[in-house]
Amino acid sequence: MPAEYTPRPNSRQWRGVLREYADRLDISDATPVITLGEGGTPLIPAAALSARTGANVFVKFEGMNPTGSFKDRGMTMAISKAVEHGAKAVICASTGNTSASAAAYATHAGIQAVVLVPEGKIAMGKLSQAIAHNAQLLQVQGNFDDCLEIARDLATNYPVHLVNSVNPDRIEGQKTAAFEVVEVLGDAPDFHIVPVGNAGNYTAYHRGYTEELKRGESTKQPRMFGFQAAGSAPLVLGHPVKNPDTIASAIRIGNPASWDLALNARADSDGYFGAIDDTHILEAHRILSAEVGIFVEPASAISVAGLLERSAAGVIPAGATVVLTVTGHGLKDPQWALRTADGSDVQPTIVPVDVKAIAEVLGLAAGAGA
Ligand code: AN7
Repeated sequence: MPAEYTPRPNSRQWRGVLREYADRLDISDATPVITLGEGGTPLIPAAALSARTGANVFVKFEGMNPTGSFKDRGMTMAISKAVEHGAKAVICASTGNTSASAAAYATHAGIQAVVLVPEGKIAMGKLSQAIAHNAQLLQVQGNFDDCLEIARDLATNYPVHLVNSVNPDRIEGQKTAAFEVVEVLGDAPDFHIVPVGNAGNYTAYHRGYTEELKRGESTKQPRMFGFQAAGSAPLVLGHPVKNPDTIASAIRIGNPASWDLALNARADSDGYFGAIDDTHILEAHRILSAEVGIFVEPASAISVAGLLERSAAGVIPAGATVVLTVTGHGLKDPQWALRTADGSDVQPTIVPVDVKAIAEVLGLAAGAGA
């Protein structure tokens, strides 16, 4: 068990979502707090996106969590509860981020993580994280949906605790992101846009906003807009996709685990599911990194692409407040920034060790320094 931790009263260090929101989560004094300091992520005004759309756009940058994705919010909860119930090993299927998070939180708690990932289909940064954190990692010769089916089966029939988002503790922890948005804005936004894979996060934000409305902290239920990759869009099509395909490997999911919950959340919030092709995902990825200064993995950029698409469709009124969640850090899967739109590699210019030559390449005219 981690050492007992008593934050000093004046410390400004964020204490992780279980401590910050203890009164609003399904935990008790008996629940150990397994935390790496997740949550408290920045909500960043995105002037470039506001200018493009006429809306008032903010980006919730979930790549700022300890393992670089939003999964840590649900994982602190799931691992804490697993330890409370005496689990010695946890298991998950993953497109990468869940495995990185499960591995980190399990090892922090002193228990074993087992992770099942689709062979050759997860970003290198995420594979590296799971191995770094001492998970037992198996590459399954199938896709994510196969991995999840096996993980559920193993957890039912063997002494290993499931920490995928079919475990309700995960969504419970993830809802805290909505609390943070309401705290910062002073109300819920008009629209909230998220990438969708298993639709756990979509469901979690809706729950968080619903609770804020009930508590009287906000005055409205945001319209929940979720986006899937065009080659992997079961919720848009209305049926599972057998061989999902997209460069956004995090959301290459054909049979979302939270399907029914997500449909309820869509109905309750006057929400929407849309599909975005890979070209537009990469365009949005570039806009976010080059114009706003936020580097995300491709799956996360679909929130930006979704905003631009819905804005072009005339659905987002001028002046509306829009929050985009970007779910994972760009450093997990950095190769996409190094490609040009035509698919060739970016080649940084090579220069000699020579001031004049470099000034010439930069197009700087000789004169006084600034
Ligand atoms: C960056 O790690 O499913 O709709 O196994 O990594 O709640 O599934 C990841 C999902 C969005 C979709 N963005 O969230 C996994 C996994 C990123 C992600 C999603 C994921 P859900």
